[in-house]
Amino acid sequence: MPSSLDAYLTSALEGAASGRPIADAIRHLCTAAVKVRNTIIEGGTSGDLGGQRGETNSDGDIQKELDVLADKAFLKAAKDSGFAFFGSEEQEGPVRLSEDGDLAIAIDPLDGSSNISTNVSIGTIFSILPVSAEQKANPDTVFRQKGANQLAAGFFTYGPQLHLVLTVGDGTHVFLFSPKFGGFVEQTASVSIEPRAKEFSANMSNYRHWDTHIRNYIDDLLAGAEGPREREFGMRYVGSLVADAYRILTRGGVFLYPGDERKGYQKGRLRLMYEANPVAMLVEQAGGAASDGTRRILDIEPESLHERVPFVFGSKREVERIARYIADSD
Ligand code: AHM
Ligand code: MG
Repeated sequence: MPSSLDAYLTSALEGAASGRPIADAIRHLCTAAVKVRNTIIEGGTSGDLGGQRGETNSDGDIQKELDVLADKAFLKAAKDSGFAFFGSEEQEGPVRLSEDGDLAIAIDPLDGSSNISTNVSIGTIFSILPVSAEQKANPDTVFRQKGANQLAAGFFTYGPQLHLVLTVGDGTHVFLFSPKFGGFVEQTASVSIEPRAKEFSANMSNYRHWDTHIRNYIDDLLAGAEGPREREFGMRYVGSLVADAYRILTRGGVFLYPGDERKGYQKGRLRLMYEANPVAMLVEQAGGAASDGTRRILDIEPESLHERVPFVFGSKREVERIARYIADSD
């Protein structure tokens, strides 16, 4: 009999009163993720989950049917589990859900929207944060706390398999949804990122827009065994953060989405509160590193729920090496 997520949550969190609401929240998020997974498998109501609804989200992105369905499913899960605040990519600002909860959730309900119609892995990324009495009185500050405060973080991947990659601060764990078992079962008890990267992950179509130090770093990887690195590097880029992060967690590598000069890309593309922070916590808990090129992601003081951040994560040595390329270019 495989070990269940439920048993893990009980042993990791339910020993202390403060851990119980977090365990309960994760169980509710799992229920929502299974619903989203079932909707994806069935193709949704219109048969085109990637169909555009003509409405835009917080950032002006056109919402797809699945973006909206996923947001509703996770909003309900957040309400049912007693979260005080819900901060979603699909909502303008923080939504207050209850007066007395002590937790907030920052969430990207549907990560990898551009891949929905192509049957490529997509996911949901979440970050669970504490809410103090002062923050309750001033909701704007709830999603302005640094990632180091996260109590738990994780993502679901809707791909060939439904995975939950989770950390509650005691390592990074992978759970697999098993319809036969009727729930999530442990697949990897403690993820450890391979320290030596063999692959990099970046949207290479942006190469011409990047600063010289990032281009120099990539050029040295591309030069392979004949270049300064004296070995070959492969490249993999799915364009769904959950899929690229999962591959790096399981077989190493480094991911880069740097900022560049273009309007709307100065801080890259990824969001600090519900993409970079949770992935950074998972990566660090697996022995890797995550930065904006130079600063540790989890130490960044956010200014707003939807702010973007240049994002580099993966094998520790490689993340440190990129920081040296940037420092050398000053
Ligand atoms: P989304 O949350 O609206 O789907 O956008 C985030 C996605 C990430 O999953 C992925 O890493 C990145 O955007 C891909 O960006 P690009 O298409 O510019 O390569
Ligand atoms: Mg996303």
